[in-house]
Amino acid sequence: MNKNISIVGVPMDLGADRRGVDMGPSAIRYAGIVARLEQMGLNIEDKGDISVNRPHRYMETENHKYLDEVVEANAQLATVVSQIMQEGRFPLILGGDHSIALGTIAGVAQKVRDLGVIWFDAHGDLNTGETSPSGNIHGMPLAASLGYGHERLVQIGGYAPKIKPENVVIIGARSLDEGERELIKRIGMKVFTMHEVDKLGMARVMDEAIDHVSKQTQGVHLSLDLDGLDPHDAPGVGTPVIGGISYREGHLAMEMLADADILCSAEFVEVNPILDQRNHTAQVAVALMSSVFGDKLL
Ligand code: Z70
Ligand code: MN
Ligand code: MN
Ligand code: MN
Repeated sequence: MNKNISIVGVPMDLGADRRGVDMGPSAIRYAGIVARLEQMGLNIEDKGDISVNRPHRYMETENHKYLDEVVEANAQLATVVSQIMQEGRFPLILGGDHSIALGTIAGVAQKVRDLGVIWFDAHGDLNTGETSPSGNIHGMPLAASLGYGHERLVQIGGYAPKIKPENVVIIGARSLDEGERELIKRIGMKVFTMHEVDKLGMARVMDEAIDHVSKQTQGVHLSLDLDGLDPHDAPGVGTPVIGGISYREGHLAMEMLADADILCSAEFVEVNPILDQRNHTAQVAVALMSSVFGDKLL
């Protein structure tokens, strides 16, 4: 496990419908992420935040809200993330809405050719401009990273595609749009919906997921949307969907990832302090991060 971690915040909410998720990085820092990881003996560098342009009016391009701003911030993020990887450090990215996965993955995959991805989410984030019911880009980053969607999203970082469908798993899905289901079937992607989590249990899901994403890859990126958790445990998210992963299942998943020692990068996204209860969801994010970096109960 890489003990040298570089934190980057991305105060982005233009990819989502509900304002406030741009304050996620502040909330996670306030919940004590740096001190918590330093207590574990890790070397932490906080690189501060990417600057995200505030548009002065609503903008939409072919069913993509705020396409220019999202592309620009993610291009910056890709550069910063690939520099961190180049220095041999582990990028830990704090969102922000899930559109920031575009830049994170663009930066990581530049350095790790065959990259695995574990996508924890209630949603698939596999829409394109053609299939999106909302025009929100945070519903599109996994599709674009696979090479599907608007050319400007697909080409962030200057190359495409970033990842192959056989090296990706989604865990926790329970709200998939019609176009997303079709794409999953067409490309044969592995998805552990809540049906599989309930039926197999999180331990077996993680065993299978880890095996799946690490077989033909040199490193694995964890993209964790807090709305993958049940809204009872993570109320501060823009799009809560009942019937999600419990706090305990989330911790088990993170601990199994730490034991497997396969991660090269991670992002924790969609923490919305405006919708939260006394910063509870940011605290949950910090707790999950400590587990994924190897904090043990005993
Ligand atoms: C829906 C869409 C989404 C996160 C909501 C929702 C997407 N599939 N992603 N919250 N994190 O509008 O594309
Ligand atoms: Mn998401
Ligand atoms: Mn989601
Ligand atoms: Mn609770």
